[in-house]
Amino acid sequence: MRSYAAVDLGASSGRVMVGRVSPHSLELAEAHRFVNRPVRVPEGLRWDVLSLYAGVLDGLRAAGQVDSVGIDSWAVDYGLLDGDGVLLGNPVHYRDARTDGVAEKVWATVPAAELYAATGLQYAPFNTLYQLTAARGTSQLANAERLLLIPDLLSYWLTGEQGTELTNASTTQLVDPRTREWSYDVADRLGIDLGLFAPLRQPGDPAGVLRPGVLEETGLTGPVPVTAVGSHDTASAVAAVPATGERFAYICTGTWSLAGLELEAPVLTEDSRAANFTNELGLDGTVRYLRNIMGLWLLQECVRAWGEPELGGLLREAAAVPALRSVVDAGDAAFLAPGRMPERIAEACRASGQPVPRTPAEITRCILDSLALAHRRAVEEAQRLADHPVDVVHVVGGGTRNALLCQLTADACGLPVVAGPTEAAALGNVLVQARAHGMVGDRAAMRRLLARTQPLTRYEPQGGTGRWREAEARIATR
Ligand code: LFR
Repeated sequence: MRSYAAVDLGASSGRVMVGRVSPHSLELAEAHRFVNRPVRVPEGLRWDVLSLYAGVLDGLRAAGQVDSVGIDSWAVDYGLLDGDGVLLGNPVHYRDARTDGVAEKVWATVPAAELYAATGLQYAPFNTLYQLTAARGTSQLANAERLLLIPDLLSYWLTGEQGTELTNASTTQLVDPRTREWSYDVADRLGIDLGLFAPLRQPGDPAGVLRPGVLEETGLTGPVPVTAVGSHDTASAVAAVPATGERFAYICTGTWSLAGLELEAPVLTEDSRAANFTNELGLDGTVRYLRNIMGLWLLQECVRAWGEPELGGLLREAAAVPALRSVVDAGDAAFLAPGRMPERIAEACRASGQPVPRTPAEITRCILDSLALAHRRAVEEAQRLADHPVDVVHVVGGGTRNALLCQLTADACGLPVVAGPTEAAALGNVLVQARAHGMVGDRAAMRRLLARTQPLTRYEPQGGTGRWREAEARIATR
């Protein structure tokens, strides 16, 4: 039996989990959870990365002695360091408005079709490539000698060692998914200095040991190695999909829904670009072929606007609202920015000529129906575009707690949904560490261990998919 600490940072909270692993058992316990509260300063929306680091240290102290530490977080964002290795300002939040209108400028130099063929990444305004273009000419970027993605930055503070973990690097839109190396041509044409990035490392690679100062602050006894994991949270979550065969789709649910397939090779066709599917990199040479859907962010933002009512009651009321009265396109980047979410959803329903949901229960129902519909669309289109049929949809992450969403997803996809594990990213993080240290076997063995040890709930599809097809036609604008 060995213990691994998984630091897993999400957009609204961070946690340090401890996984206890043997070749036949896998247990996960929460050591510490802390809020991740972005801050709006005059220049825009920023991550409070020092408070996140403090949360990580508190978490490691609470975790106690472990055999290794791994870190994963949301993707694309980064901190810049000066020549002394000192952080230059707070990392910019990917929902910040600085990238508005930037993509068009990039495409004037590298047309969108070429960019997709070279990097395989879907268009999202926040891809690091667009963020770096938005930052051009700022004194911060001019003074930067190093760029570290968020998990790599925390890892650097813990160990003093710098690297760029590959799965997360693949979300920068500066990596070629065929070679799994930097896309020198794209960077060159856009004037992006790849020398800012530390050398690539793979999930499972050693990433240093906790510094003496960190050992002292956390009360741990060294040496404690830090191990690179799939440091993009979605890569870790996909690693923890408890699939027992090849014919599965997954939906990683939380602030986002990331819906798609695990493939052996990227799909870089023009059809795939038009459908806005991304080819992010996963473990062991795999490709995470998926689409970003706004996810429970839509509901989180409404709940915030409504003054944080109790979620259980709201979901029960939503379950009683008639299904599919109005739906919105939950893949639409128009929902990316924070604020006024109930109004924006109402406006989208009005604009597409559907009944306008008014009460919190009606709006919640509209959101859940819309998410299930977007899940259906992504699962269906991914199968067609990748020519990879599936028999089951695995739902992992925070959304597994939402039984209505899981059932609606099964109904909409016309496929059984297997829901669980909820803490998928942390489990994937733990298992990659365990594998690197020889405690578990290959990817399939990791998945078998998950399927045997984690509580999973199965939802059978009900009611046929006809009404979902009809609802889809109401918002078929793509
Ligand atoms: C999920 C996630 C998504 C990424 C988004 C922004 O937490 O990592 O995969 O597209 O956040 O980084």
